[in-house]
Amino acid sequence: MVAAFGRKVEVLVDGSGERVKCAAHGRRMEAVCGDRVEISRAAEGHDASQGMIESIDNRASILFRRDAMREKVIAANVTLVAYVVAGEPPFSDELLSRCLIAANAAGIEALIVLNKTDLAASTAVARAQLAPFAALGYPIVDVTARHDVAELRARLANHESLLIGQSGMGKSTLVNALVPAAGARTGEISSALDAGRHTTTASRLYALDPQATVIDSPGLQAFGLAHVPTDRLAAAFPEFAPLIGSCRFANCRHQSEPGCAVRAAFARGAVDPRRMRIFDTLLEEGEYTARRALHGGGQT
Ligand SMILES: Nc1nc2c(ncn2[C@@H]2O[C@H](COP(=O)(O)OP(=O)(O)OP(=O)(O)O)[C@@H](O)[C@H]2O)c(=O)[nH]1
Ligand SMILES: [Mg+2]
Ligand SMILES: [Zn+2]
Repeated sequence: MVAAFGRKVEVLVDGSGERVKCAAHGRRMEAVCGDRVEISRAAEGHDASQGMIESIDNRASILFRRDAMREKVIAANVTLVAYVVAGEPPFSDELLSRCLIAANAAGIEALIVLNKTDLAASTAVARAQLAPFAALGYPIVDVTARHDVAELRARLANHESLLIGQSGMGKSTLVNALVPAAGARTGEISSALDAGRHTTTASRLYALDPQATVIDSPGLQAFGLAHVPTDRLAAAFPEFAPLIGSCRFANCRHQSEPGCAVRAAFARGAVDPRRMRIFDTLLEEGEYTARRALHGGGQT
C-alpha cells in the first residue's frame, strides 16, 4: 500500500509493516497515497530497502479536488473521510461543505471530527458552527487529541480512513495519539507569524491495526469541485437531494426558476442560509469552469 509520495514513493508492505522506497516504472504511472501496488525488490546484494512499483491495482475509490487549472488526487481506496475541525484556529464551514460534497461524489462515507474539546469556549463556538451539519445527519465525533481518542479509534475500525481539514486542527496530533509509533510532526502552538504555515507537507499512511489504516494529510486551503458536474451538485447536498424531483423543470438550476422546490424550501426557512450561499457559489464556479472548457480548453 502506498504510504507516502513525493519524489519517491514509500510503500508499506502488508503484514511485515516494512516501508520500502520505490520508484515508479514509466512516467504515466502515478501512485498516490492509499494505492495498492505490486512492487519488485532490489536484487540480492543491493539495497533491499529499495524497490520498484510494477503496477497499481484498480482503485475502489478515488478522492480528488480540482480547480479550473488542475486536478489533485488526494487519496485512493479511502472508505471514510474524517474531516477534522476545532474551535482554534477557526474553521471554514465552506471548506467543510466542499469536502463533504467531494466525498459524496466519490461515494465515500464521511465523518466530522471535532477536536480540541478541552478548549471549552472555542469548542462551543465550533459546535454552533457545526449545528447545520449535525441537523443534516452528518455524524460528529468529539475528541481531544491530547487526552482521549478512544471514540475516534472505534469509528475508524475496519476503515481505510483519511484525516483531512485545515492546517492546525490537529490531524497529525490525532494520528500520533492513534498510532503511537507514527512520530508525525505536529505544529507548535501557532504564533501570529506562523499563521498559514503547514506542518504536514505530504500525505502519509499508517496502519492502525491489521484491519484499519489512516492517512494524515497536509492542511487544506482550497477545495475545488470542478470535477463534480453542476447538475449533480444539488444531489450532493443532503438537504436538497429529496427536493430536486419536485422542481417544475427537470433541468432546474435552483436559482430563480419558477416552481423551484429548493428555493421554496429556502424561502420558508427550511434551508440554512450559509448552505444555500455555498451551493450558489459552487454552481457559479462550476458553470464558469464548464464555459471555459467549452471555449478553448481552459486557456487564459
Ligand atoms: N488544546 C489542544 N490542542 C491540540 C489538540 N490537538 C492538537 N492540538 C494542537 O494544535 C496544534 C496543531 O496540531 P497539528 O497536529 O500539527 O495540526 P495539523 O492539523 O496536523 O496541521 P497541518 O499539518 O499544518 O495541516 C498543535 O500545537 C497541537 O499541539 C487538542 O486536542 N487540544
Ligand atoms: Mg499535520
Ligand atoms: Zn430547483
